[in-house]
Amino acid sequence: MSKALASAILQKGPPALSGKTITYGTAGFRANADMLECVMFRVGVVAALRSLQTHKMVGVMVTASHNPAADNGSKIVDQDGGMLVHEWEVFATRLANSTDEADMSSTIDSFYPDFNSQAAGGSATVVLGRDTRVSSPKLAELVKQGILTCGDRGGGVCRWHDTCGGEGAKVVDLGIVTTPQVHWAVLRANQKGDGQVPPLQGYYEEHAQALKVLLGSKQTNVKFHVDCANGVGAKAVEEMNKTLSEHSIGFSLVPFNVGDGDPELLNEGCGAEHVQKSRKLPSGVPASGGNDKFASFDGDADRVVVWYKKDSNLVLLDGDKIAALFSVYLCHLLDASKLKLSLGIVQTAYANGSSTSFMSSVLAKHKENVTGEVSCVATGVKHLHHQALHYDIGVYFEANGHGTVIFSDSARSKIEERSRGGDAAAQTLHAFASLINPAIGDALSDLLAVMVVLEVEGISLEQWAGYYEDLPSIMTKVLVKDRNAIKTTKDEQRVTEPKELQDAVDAAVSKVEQGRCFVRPSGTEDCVRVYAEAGKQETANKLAEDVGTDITFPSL
Ligand code: 16G
Ligand code: ZN
Repeated sequence: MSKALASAILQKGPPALSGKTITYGTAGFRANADMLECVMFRVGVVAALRSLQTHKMVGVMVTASHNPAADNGSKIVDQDGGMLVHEWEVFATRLANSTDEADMSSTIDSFYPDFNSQAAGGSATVVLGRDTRVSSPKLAELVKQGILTCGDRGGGVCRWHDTCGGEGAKVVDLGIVTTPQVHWAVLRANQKGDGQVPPLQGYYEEHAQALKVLLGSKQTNVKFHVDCANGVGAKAVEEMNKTLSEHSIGFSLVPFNVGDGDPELLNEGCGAEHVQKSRKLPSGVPASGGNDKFASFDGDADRVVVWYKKDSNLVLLDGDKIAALFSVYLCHLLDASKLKLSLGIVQTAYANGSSTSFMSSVLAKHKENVTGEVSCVATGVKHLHHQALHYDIGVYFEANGHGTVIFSDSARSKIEERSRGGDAAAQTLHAFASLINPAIGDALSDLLAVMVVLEVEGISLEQWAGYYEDLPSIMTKVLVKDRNAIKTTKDEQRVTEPKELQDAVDAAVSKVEQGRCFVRPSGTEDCVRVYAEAGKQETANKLAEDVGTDITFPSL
């Protein structure tokens, strides 16, 4: 049957990529939208096959996140609501680039040896979402065609189920949604296991219910202006506002950069990526009073950073600061409940050195009741999520604002049991676990969690900003012939090849007070990234510049 499927992919799908290759990278496939027609069709096939294999729903989100409007891409959501397992990323890459039937069919057989037996009588369901890009409806349609090709009964070609009456492959199209909403829908659908995808209203309701518990009888009137990067966040923010007001919760999210008008404006001079990288105000900031609070989402609303204006500057509360806020809050709750749970804080090498020291000191302060550690993993949410699974409670955030808090099943049951006994701290922990997206970083969930923690703990943005002061830092990129010639340790803090490069970095760092610097090949762009941090901004800049020059070795 893999042969019949391969032949259908080639016959029914758009022409194969020629002269170019594409890789399922850190966050799925991403490229200029013109290059993606065949890729998207095949993403549909891969998703359908994954659903067939796991007997669960999976998802596909058509988006290129914070990339420019002309790009697009896709992320496959695995059956547990998280990101696709690594082996299937490799499969997706192989299938997307395959040009002939024999290769395609043997690729299917080698990555999914049970395909032929499972296809008979099997069925698949894929939850599909897309962002607001101009190219997204067409590309989502191609994903759909790819999925349906797997379950096609017509044309005399038996692919899955001609004799067995299976249902083939189905699509549940959510239309324009945020990336985390696709993750949520897949997770909840598989938890219920009745073959139905719950309506998205459930997403908003879950948040509202959790907020009610967390706020208790506290009357609130909190407003955040939300920069939606001219992307999907705007719609979700509006829906959330409606649900919050139906429940008389005094939180209001006032969206700006909502994407009406020019589609080219997506992520342009606005959104989380712009604010976090440039530390400059985004475009479209509404005229507001001095004490206004702001947040910026990225184009598909899986990242958030918080900020406020001081004079005409922007004070940034990035992913590290959000992790710090949640960690302090969780430590207090764990102290109060005496639940003896482990708390892991997971960062990447981009986490500011001051944040790492701060987190370690918080954990040290609470060591009587909390076993904790701060760990550093490679860039990309899947690495952070994976590491966070090692703890009862895992707080993971990238400095760029992508992250969440996850609770293990055993932690959930301990918390639930204690909260049934009436323990207030456990009840709060339980509600916090229900508020925050358990599957993936979610700008909207994270922002609501930030708002509620600030509110119930009585912390101002200025106090939160004062948790620690960031060391001055800079990130630059260097273009090289082959970025893959640079290999790093698992946590990306050190280069292992070429060895001379790490020696040069060490030599440059040793001259600098509070200096730290690392070099890694980008997972999303054809470049090498350099991050430097030091006691002073000029020194950090000089460190990055010196190391940048070292990278342009003749061998690279
Ligand atoms: C992707 C990742 C993001 C990471 C970034 C690094 C996901 C969903 N997204 O956007 O987490 O920070 O890549 O890009 O994992 P780089 O490898 O080009 O520096
Ligand atoms: Zn994103």
